[in-house]
Amino acid sequence: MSDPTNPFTSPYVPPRVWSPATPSGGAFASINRPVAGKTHELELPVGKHPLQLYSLGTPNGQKVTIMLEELLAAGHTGAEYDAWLIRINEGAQFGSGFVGINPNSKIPALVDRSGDTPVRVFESGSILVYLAEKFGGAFLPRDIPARTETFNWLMWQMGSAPFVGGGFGHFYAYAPEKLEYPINRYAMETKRQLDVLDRLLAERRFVAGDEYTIADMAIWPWYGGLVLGELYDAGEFLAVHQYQQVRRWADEVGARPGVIRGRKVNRVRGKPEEQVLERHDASDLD
Ligand SMILES: N[C@@H](CCC(=O)N[C@@H](CS)C(=O)NCC(=O)O)C(=O)O
Repeated sequence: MSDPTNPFTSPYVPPRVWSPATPSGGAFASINRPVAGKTHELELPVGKHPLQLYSLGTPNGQKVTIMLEELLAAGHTGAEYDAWLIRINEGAQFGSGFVGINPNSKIPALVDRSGDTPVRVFESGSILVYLAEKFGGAFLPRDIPARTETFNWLMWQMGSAPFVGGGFGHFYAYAPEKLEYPINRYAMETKRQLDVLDRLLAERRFVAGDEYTIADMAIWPWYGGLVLGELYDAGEFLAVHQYQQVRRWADEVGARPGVIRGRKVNRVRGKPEEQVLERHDASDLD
């Protein structure tokens, strides 16, 4: 029975058993499926470098290309990589080759071919840790308290950003209709998370302390993107000018050469000069 005192009434009544029969019409509706696994046979290309990245320049994808470009900028020549474009809006993440390296069918995914047996690495946080360890603890403090603080914030990002992307961004920017309840819920949570960071960054230069780490690389594409007004065109809506410490940090991190280079890789949106669809040599970014 409808409740006349409840302003949030909807004609939708969930059936006893959910079915995906009605296309939602939202962005990504065509690629969403309730099952995992491959939809077609398609081997992944392999380039000349030991590290093969299969990705797209979304915030999750940028974390890894920023790390690779930071490693190269720091002199780790073994971090040379090929970055192949995975067009998720065309379902490329469901090809057999991609599912073989990430059964969860999400970018980014990396294959390290430097050893006898290729190593697959998926989940952006796992890739950041893998690369940090592979290159002698780069951007990952050795000292246990600082290392733990880096992991604290890396895991915070992995758990928190889905409320921004899958929650706020989805309902504010991608859903076929503007629904007040989910937009309120996720705008509230997104602002709360920005405030968490703002309070943290009032006390320290970088996310985990004095040192720039993989936690900054994971957090910047999402929360830096928000305060710089580059995500979901939501800067005004979320009043991001309130988060001055996050803005201070976002500007500093965003000015790093590795970040400037990394965010261009596999990018299919934005200014044409910032889109490097595939990267096979350093010169592709020059
Ligand atoms: N937790 C994952 C999330 C990755 C993720 O959500 N990737 C999105 C693009 S940003 C994707 O590949 N979506 C394709 C799909 O959902 O089919 C990570 O951090 O690697």
